[in-house]
Amino acid sequence: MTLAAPDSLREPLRAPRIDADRLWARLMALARIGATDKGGVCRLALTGLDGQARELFIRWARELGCTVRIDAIGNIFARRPGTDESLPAVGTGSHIDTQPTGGRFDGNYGVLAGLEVLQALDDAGIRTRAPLEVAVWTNEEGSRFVPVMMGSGVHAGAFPLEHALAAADAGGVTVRQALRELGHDGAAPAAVADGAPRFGAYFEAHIEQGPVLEDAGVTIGVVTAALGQRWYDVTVRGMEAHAGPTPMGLRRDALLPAAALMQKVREIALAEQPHGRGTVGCVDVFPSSRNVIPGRVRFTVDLRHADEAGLARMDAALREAVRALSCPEVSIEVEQVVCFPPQAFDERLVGLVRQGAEDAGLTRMDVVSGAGHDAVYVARTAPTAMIFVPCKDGISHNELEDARPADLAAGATVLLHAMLAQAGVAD
Ligand code: HGY
Ligand code: MN
Ligand code: MN
Repeated sequence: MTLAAPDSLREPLRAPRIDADRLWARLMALARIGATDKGGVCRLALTGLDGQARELFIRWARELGCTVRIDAIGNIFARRPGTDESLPAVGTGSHIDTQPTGGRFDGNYGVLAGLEVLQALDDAGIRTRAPLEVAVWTNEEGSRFVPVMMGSGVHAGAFPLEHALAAADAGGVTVRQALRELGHDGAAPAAVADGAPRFGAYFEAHIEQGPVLEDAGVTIGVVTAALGQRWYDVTVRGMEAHAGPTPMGLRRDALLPAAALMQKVREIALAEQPHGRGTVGCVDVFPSSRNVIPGRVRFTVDLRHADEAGLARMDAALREAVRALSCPEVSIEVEQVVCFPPQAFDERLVGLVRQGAEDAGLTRMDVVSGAGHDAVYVARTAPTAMIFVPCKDGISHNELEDARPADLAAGATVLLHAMLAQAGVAD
């Protein structure tokens, strides 16, 4: 029979405290992997650089005594045991893959804030009843491989594992091959439906990636929901021809209807304010020679809205515009490649985030996320909430992305409070 140590001998439970410098140091160490000359990060999903970043995370997690699990789509889970291992884990995390001209904080912050919470609990000698897990979700950005939010999407059953593994980049390399190259083609089931453990609750900390918090002078964004998204690949086909001998009236110029459609994307979004968003991010003109009439134009469309009916209206307006611009000389194909509805977060967990900000004496406001996050898919499998902190000038998906150490630590403090409230402190 083991006697409990008398109170005087037991390490007193100190209030856990986020170490802002330690969090910042880890962020800067991670940012060195794929660092760009302009101070950003280019670390595309499942490249060698992403592999190095994954291994660094795994090393840090193991140094904290975590066990590490990698699932079949490469999601990484670092687990800190609870005193009651029968309870579902309280999860946190985000992604460490970046945009080609990405920043040091998008995704990386949520992963390292999670590690910082674990280390703060260690420093304070606190055990939680429920286990805690920090997740690194594969390919959140959707920049190298589509669909976006791939690892969390497979976890939640938004699309099958096979569909994700077969996704190929512009060079024809598949996710399956890239995972194998990194040795991160894990054995653990990836989808909850296939037996992957479901979180008891999930909190994700993230920079806001917009100007609202900074503009309001508020530190904590209590995220109540995220916009729904629809992504399309549009291909307009005409006929390449010589720019000189071909009269204007006898051309099959693919660029003309493409340009009109791109303008229409902006009009469709402006008609759906305040939450409607429409973006053409990639344009590829073929053969892209100054004295050849374009024979083919490919471009992407990203539509977003706060409600499903609004998204449906935007989709219908896009397809109507395609119909109106179609003509015998030029064909227009639209393929929808991503579709997920707006996602409300769990009211009770959102309340824990609010309470965490209050307990920490931090200013807060409710916000809706314009960006998609892994939490959007995880919310389909477990109660989920998000915590936003400001980023400089609201700039993100840009190498200039920046954030203040104090704000990042504040968000991690709220994360700590919310996770502790959910996981329970063991006696
Ligand atoms: O596109 C998004 O909203 C996210 O950054 N992947
Ligand atoms: Mn992100
Ligand atoms: Mn992003």
